[in-house]
Amino acid sequence: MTGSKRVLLAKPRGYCAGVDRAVQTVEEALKLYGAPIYVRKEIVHNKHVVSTLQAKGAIFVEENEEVPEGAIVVFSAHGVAPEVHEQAEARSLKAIDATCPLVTKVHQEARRFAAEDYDILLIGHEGHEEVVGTTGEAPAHIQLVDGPDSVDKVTVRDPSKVVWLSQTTLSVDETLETVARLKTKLPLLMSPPSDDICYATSNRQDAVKAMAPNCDLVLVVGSQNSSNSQRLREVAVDAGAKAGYLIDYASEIQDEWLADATTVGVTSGASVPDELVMEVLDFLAERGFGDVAEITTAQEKLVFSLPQELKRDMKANAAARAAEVAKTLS
Ligand code: 2E7
Ligand code: F3S
Repeated sequence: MTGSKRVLLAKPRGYCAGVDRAVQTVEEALKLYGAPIYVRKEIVHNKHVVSTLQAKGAIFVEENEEVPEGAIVVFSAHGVAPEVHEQAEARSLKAIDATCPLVTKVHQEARRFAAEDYDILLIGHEGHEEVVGTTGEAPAHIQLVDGPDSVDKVTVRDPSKVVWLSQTTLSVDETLETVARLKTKLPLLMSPPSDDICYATSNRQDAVKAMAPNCDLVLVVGSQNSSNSQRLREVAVDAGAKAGYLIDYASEIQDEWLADATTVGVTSGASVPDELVMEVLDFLAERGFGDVAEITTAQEKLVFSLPQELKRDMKANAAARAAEVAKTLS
């Protein structure tokens, strides 16, 4: 049996463009303004990312009130309600908004449909920061639909003027089911102008679906509060993996999980640095799973530029330094 042990490694996995931008935003802010930099909520839902940034001087807070007046605050990738921007202004905070541009797009859709007086059915998980932020754009027009079983509770003012939007990190299949149930109840329900479940979420789920039927177990690297990572574990099991586990670190892997396994699938959520996946591969190799085959279902090239407010200060700083150098040389 030892000779046939192998690992299937999903690709795409790990960092998406929005996470890369958000993490870089905090890193660049630390370099530019110096520590401490305050960050409202976890910049992304990953323990390792948060503790690494803490060690570099980031201070994570739950609310703006915890940030000293006039200090710098970064808003997390999951987005914030407009009132959070207003609170920051009232405290004279310098806010840098690391909201993923694909979440900003959903906020814009919410504002537009609310302005046209639609009832908006937001499919998402109750209490998730992204859902809280999007709902804050138009609380009077938005109601949450937390999965197919919540459809029965939905009531609308005018069944001919209803649209659904969604959180970006949902299960693609479960969302299709929720929408189908909603359409049975509300045949005139409108769909969003473009997909709200983002490219990274659906690509990672596709890759897991491709490998899961051949896996005895799938290890998903990701934190417990990471919605997209949780969905990957569920998708793996639904697609045929005999078991699925969500782990932050390789050290959490239990030998009994591997005892009867021949093929182990590995993937990671959109907030997970690939070094953590490499540590999982090292751990598995030490236990006889050294043969690794990457299962690639898509290529990703999307890159987002840093928030405008940060780029502007970085540029001004670079110009000031160049002027100083020129003065020294003259
Ligand atoms: C922002 C958004 O930080 P995550 O684990 O967040 P989820 O939403 O999956 O809990 O992953 C990256 C990310 C995903 N969506 C960041 Cl809106
Ligand atoms: Fe953005 Fe999707 Fe990543 S919404 S933060 S690209 S998981």
